Amino acid sequence: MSSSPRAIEDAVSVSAHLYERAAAIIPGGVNSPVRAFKSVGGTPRFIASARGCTLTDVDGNEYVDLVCSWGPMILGHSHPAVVEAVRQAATGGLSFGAPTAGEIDLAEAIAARVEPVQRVRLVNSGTEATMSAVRLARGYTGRSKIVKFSGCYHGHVDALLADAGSGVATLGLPTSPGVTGAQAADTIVLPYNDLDAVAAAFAAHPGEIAAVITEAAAGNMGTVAPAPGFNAGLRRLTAADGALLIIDEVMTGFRVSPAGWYGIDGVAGDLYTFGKVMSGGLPAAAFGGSAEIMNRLAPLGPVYQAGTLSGNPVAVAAGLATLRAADTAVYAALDRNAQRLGGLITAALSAADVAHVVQFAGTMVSVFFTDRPVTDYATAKASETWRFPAFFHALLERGVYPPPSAFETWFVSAALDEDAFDRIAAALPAAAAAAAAATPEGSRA
Ligand code: HOZ
Repeated sequence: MSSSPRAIEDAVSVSAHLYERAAAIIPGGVNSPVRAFKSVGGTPRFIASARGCTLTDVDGNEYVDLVCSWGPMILGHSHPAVVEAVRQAATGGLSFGAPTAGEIDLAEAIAARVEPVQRVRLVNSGTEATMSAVRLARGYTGRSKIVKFSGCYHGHVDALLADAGSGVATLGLPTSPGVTGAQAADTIVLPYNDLDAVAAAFAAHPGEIAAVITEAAAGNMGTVAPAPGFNAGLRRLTAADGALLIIDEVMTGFRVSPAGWYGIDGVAGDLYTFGKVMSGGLPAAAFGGSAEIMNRLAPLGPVYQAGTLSGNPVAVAAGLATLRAADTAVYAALDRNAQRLGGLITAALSAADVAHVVQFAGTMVSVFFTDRPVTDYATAKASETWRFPAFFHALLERGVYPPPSAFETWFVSAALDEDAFDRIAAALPAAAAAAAAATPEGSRA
């Protein structure tokens, strides 16, 4: 695709028209803020279809997909086994509001992969999973306070939006109006990867903290893996005080290994949240933990949680089919593809003399424009994020679709093939040159 502004406008004219129409009826034209391209500028691409590792927009442009629906599509799009499972499930009825056998299969599949999980409750989104896990932690411990980390994002739960990553970081919001002082008062926000700060919080509030919630590996301020011993330290500090450890594996779960991040560091949480991969791309998520804690949920216990579409048979079928198809070869491909992508990015940016670090958390990847490792939200924000829009658009114009924010993880699928890598490799030198030429004032018209 040519990169002259006029040619780009022509090439995305149907998307531009849809964006205008969408903006007249949907706030910002999108149903989730990062999709609006606010921090990178330009026209969000409206997607018509996707197959394997390729997205096709409504103008007929094709892109190598490095977002993968923000994580779920580890097998690539329209995987035959998943599509067939969805077709069969849909043929049998879309929703019953009554239990189905598939829900048991999916819950068992999750528990079989993540050993500390003995009971699972299915919900509809990652937000619902974390909201429910926090309520359960409070109900179980009888305590109010929750510790979360700057730059970590756990969905748009009121109590967890303070200093959050993802769209909140992308739009530069410290928190959100509409979250009352009371809702935020029990949230203690600490720097990621800082065990001393966690220890100090427990010393200041002994017996008051219901839970520490952490992303198993942070992926919503860009990719920032936990420092060696950080998750284990959280385990130790929470246990010592009688607080719970909630490990948010919505992004990492069943992506970075068959058992998610737990399969990498083996640190056992009290409660887990899952979503994305286990949903196969349909709206499903889950939270789980020990029988003792989970059995406090209604109808066994008093902690209330419910949902008309929870355990939806079509979403469950998509999730199960995805987990069943995700064999050793798939995980090996994810690993290989993440490393190869990171290597290509580094090679291009180094050749263009752009200071950068490519960071990995298992098979999650992102690039920061800085010469030192990013370990927390402060160092993520201190990077030269102003280089990202130019880098992003140069890739997009050349048929590669990275996340439209410097604060998001890049997701690979097992479906990336040689053609896709050729396209990425061909696009990167121009993207690196664009990043090199960018200025803080903005390099893009
Ligand atoms: N919160 C998601 C990324 N961390 C973005 C969701 C979306 O726009 O689909």
